[in-house]
Amino acid sequence: MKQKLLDNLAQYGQEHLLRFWDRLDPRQQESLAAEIAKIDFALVHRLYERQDEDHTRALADRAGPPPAVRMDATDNRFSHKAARERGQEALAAGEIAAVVVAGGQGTRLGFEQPKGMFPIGPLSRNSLLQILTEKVVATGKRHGVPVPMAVMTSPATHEPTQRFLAEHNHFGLSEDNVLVFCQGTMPAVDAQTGKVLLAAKDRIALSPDGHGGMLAAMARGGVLDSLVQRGIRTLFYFQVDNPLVQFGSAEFIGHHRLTDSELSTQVIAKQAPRERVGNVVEVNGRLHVIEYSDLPDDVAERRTADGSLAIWAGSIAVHLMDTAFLQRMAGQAEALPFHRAHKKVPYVAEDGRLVEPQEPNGLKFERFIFDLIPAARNAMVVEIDRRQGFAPLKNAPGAAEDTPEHVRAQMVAEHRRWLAAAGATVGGGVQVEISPLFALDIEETSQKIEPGTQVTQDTYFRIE
Ligand code: UD2
Repeated sequence: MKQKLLDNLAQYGQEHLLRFWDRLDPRQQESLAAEIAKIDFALVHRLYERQDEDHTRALADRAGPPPAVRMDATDNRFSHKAARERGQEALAAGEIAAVVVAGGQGTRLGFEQPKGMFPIGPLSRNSLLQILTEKVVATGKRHGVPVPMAVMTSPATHEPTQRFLAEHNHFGLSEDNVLVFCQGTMPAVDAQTGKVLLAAKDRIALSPDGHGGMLAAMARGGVLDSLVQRGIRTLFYFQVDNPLVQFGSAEFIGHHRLTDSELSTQVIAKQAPRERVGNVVEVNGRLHVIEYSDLPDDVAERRTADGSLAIWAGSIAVHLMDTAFLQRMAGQAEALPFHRAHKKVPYVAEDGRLVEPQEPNGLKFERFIFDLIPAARNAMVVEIDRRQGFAPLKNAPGAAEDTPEHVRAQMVAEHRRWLAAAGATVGGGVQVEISPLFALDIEETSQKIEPGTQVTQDTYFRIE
């Protein structure tokens, strides 16, 4: 077996992966051989060699603002009301499914378990996954049709996520409406040499292939076909780290349908040129997303005549994607390019020691789902108020932004606003949290709360 593996690896200069082979027991040898068999070394080689190519600069130079449904509604083609009605029809017809990406390693948060299990509820301490799933359940109840939910995991998060969902009866979704599928991986390589790194003597340094891995993983595992067979026409995509996501927004879905778009995305008006969100731009009539880390400073700083940011539309990673579009794209192997990230990747050195690098030493390859946008017909963006739909959990307590404290404070502020709009008075400093099963938005809160209600102590609003 060793010789056969070596012959194959030698073609790509990767023989070092068998450096410790003779010291491994048969079980370890088998698992290493299985990992090697799954790697497309020709692809890894190509990606490494291509490392100096950079099209972002050229793209950014020609970038302008995208066509958008703006919050001030000045130039919108369709009214809020028309959009909401069209969206409600699609929801009631059972054409919408949820897809949540939960394969990330959540390194910055410093939480040992999958991020979806983080107890984010300000008062309930419910997990991200519970809050998000309850939004899906509540949306199904509102429109009289259960909404299926696909959950993308990665090898590190798959088992615990599946177990967590099962232990909690899928938070009220029926089991056949929960489709958990695992994304693929890519090996990390040494940035200097292109050699694939070993995470252990019998294990390759593999990491998830980016949320763009969703396209291939959904097609491979049959999840996409299964959703299509159930009559799903559009996927409502969001990230597991955003408990404020306006899941099931009929207005967003309606604009998507009315414009006959294949991929629509929610954006916020950026507050600063270098805010850490993807930038949605138009280049030659096509929409693109340029990631914050790739946007050149001079382009980020560009201003319009009134002083506002020219590149204003920040992607919060909430998308509507038509299943027919995804089926078409899944048939194209190169539909999504790989991005390279220069990262610290622990590895086993020649002498067998495990090295924890202090500086980035490795390259990881990831696909981003938003790279599908340029290929979509009538792609468009819908602006929302960030306070109402975006509170990402990224960093550990104590960091400057996007920490558990920040996210909880944003949730409380938003729910205080719903109560105030319903005519309730919430005492200063009083914390409130509204379960998605109690109310999904201001309108529903108003149906449940009597005007004049006084909230004088911390309260978690839920159904008994
Ligand atoms: C992402 C977006 C950024 C902005 C921001 C909003 C990218 C590259 N950037 O930034 O533009 O919208 O989110 O919060 O998307 N994930 C997987 N598998 C993977 C990698 C990630 O499922 O292989 C999931 C992960 O679980 C999380 C989401 O994708 O739910 C985003 O990952 P991230 O937190 O690493 O992305 P970030 O903060 O760089």
